[in-house]
Amino acid sequence: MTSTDVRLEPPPRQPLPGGPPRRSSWHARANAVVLVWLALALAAAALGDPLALPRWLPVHLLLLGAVTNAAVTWSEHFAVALLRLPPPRPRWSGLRLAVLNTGVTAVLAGAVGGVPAVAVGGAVLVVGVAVGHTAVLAVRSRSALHGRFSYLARWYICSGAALAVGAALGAVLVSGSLPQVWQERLLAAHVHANLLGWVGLAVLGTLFTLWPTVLRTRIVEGTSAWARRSLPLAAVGLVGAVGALTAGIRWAAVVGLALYAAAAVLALVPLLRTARQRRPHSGASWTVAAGTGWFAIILAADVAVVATHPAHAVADALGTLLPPVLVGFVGQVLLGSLMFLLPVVLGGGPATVKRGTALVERWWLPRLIAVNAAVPLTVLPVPPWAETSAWALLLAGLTVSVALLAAAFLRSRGLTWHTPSPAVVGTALGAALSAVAIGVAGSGLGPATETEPVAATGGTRTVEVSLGNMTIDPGVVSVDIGEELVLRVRNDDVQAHDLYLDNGARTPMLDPGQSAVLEVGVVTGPMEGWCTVMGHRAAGMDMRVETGEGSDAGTDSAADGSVSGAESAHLDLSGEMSPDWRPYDAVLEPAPGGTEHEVEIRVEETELEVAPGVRQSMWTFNGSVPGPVLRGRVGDVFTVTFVNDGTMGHGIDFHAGSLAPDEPMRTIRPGERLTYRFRAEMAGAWLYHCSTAPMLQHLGNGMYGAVVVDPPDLEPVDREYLLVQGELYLGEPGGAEQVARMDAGEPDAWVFNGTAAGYDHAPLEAAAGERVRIWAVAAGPTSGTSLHVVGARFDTVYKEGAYRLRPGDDGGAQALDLAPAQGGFVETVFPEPGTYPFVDHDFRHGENGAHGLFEVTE
Ligand SMILES: [Cu+2]
Repeated sequence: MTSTDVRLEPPPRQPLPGGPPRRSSWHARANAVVLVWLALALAAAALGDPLALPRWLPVHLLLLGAVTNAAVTWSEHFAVALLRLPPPRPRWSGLRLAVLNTGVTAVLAGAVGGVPAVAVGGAVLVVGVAVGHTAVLAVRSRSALHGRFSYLARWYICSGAALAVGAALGAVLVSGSLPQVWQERLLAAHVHANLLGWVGLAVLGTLFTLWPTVLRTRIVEGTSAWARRSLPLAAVGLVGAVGALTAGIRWAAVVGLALYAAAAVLALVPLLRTARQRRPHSGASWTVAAGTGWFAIILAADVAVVATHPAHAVADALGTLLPPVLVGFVGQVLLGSLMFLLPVVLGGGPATVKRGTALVERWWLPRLIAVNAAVPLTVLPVPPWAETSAWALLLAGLTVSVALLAAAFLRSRGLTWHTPSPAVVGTALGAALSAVAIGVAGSGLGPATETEPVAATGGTRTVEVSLGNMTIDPGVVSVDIGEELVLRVRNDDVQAHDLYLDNGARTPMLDPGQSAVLEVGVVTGPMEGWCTVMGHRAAGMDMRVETGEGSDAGTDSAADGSVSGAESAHLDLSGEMSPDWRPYDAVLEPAPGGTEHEVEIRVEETELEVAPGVRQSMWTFNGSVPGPVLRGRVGDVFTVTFVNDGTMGHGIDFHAGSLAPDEPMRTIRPGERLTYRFRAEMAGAWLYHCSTAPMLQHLGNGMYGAVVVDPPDLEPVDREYLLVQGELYLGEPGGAEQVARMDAGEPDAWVFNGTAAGYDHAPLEAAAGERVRIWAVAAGPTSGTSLHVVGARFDTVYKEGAYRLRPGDDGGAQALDLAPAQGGFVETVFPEPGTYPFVDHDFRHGENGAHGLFEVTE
């Protein structure tokens, strides 16, 4: 005989009525938790675009939520079953899962809610569970380490150790405390430790026994030898790859991954021999086989990506592989295993298991084909309609799988329990159902809206609608009451828009060039429509549907300008700043050494104190207004990693560089990033700002900053300060009222470095006789500046790339005049100690916030 028989027994059921069933109930519940996470991941994937959810959310709902729960539960189960260990105490299992899921929830909530401390705390819990689970497994399996299945424990121990490392790297990442290059490298290491280590090793280790079991055949001889041989190779390769990615050594990472891939090939040998012995025949076996096939493809693609990219670019480049990794590999292995295992753990005797299996395997062939045909289409360059259809197919296939598993679970509960666990069951069902609904709605398969059953005339009116340039064209659509309205909406702009009508009909978020058919339904009265991207409605992206002859075509829809300028009158600039307010540091540090500068700029929506006691939510670069200062010399190269952590599209435009704006200045969506590289070939004080329309709103809400490029002959001085002047508009960012004041050029206040009269409350320092250089940039968006220091004269004026005045010239200067987007510097020597105000000498600005103080000492 050349093979061994293995059988996975269902956990023993407790037959006594009223007695608490133990392991089977426990396993059923643990698997229900997996199903809930799966359903949430599906919902997040389907809802991602409309809700502008970050892309990592569905990724982590699947990997950190569903897969981690499944791996912890199943690795323990297999270890117990195959190594013939005594079952663990239920209290330990329950505690472990409770802590794990608390940690996972904290990671997700902290990261979504922008509270890194919570996310880091959650990641620490996950690391704790990984370490605890692995240690317990190691200790408990020690006695069994010489048995036939002893390799299993070793694979699981390595897998658990990889999770501990991967989750710890995740904790460092989410804390956001590292410089950009390190952040990128650790991200690559984090991805590999978790995917190839935690998930990959657990999957391969399990398949040695699960695969023959799923095929209902015997384990081929030599399996344990292959398993023993391949693990050290995989472990060494993985440690090497993760270490090398962290250190940024490309060739070592490639060698490590090649070792890992070789180990995976070795591990596949017994699996293929098993399949030759008995061909896959069930939904579960084909799904697991397809998942394993994708694993091989991914490994090859991964080696190629790492070989052709520097470590800090690996994570970004791997982004396109997400669907094959998440759905092709991880999703299918998980679903395929559950299709086989769930009916077994739900138990109830052979007949019940058989019925459960029939239920979860229903329509398996169409599901298998749908998913595996759709995955490549989401990656390959295909037309948008094909990609959209592929995603719909994918979501539909997965949703049916999850729903069937949930149904099997519910059925078993209904049959055996008087008190099913309502929370778990309800959440699973609700999440799965909403995923179905959302998947269908998002795919455009379903009706866009409910139509009211009123006086349909049977006529249909179809109108072509174009979105772009902050308008919806046409702005007015006339329809007869009872007519059915269909809008063929096309996004002709360079950024994403959608169209929402106030009867609830809406298009999905449309990328540039995409179109959608919006079935508005039978029109029963006038309607309003607009783009839901923040600020776009106020900027003019609205339309009206008018009915019959009575429509007052002359009315402008922007007429709801019932704006109260009340707030503006009540800014008390002499009031106290809050105790925790910190001024934007106006001290300009010298240019750092070197000719290459790397900087990360993240879009953040932050509430800031913008005037004494007044807080306002701002759109910021790196959480401050203005954003971070970049300084260098002529010829320096700046590499900017621009990350959009906001909730709407943004871009960035550096006036200091000279390049075609098409790519680097494009609008990126929430969760996306781009790299912007420019060489500073000309000296000056330059503006940078958000490049997304309407720029009036993006600048007016704080999205600007300065780049200082030193002239070659710049003399050292005693002190250097930078003042970026801007305008302050209170109220809801992008709201109609705020935007009306922006259009009229009527700010509530003017600010130096983001705060009205801030430097009245935190004066800048200097000493008498010192030479002080004041750099200035006028960020506008609408007004410039006439910068003046009361009691001082300037002997040096440098404006827009040239000196207008230098020491030794006969004349002097009293103000530095800058139009919006201009910059320069002035120098002065304070004659004696005292308090010297600095103002915009346009006193509408100076007395409304563009005001500060120099405190000059002895
Ligand atoms: Cu912006």
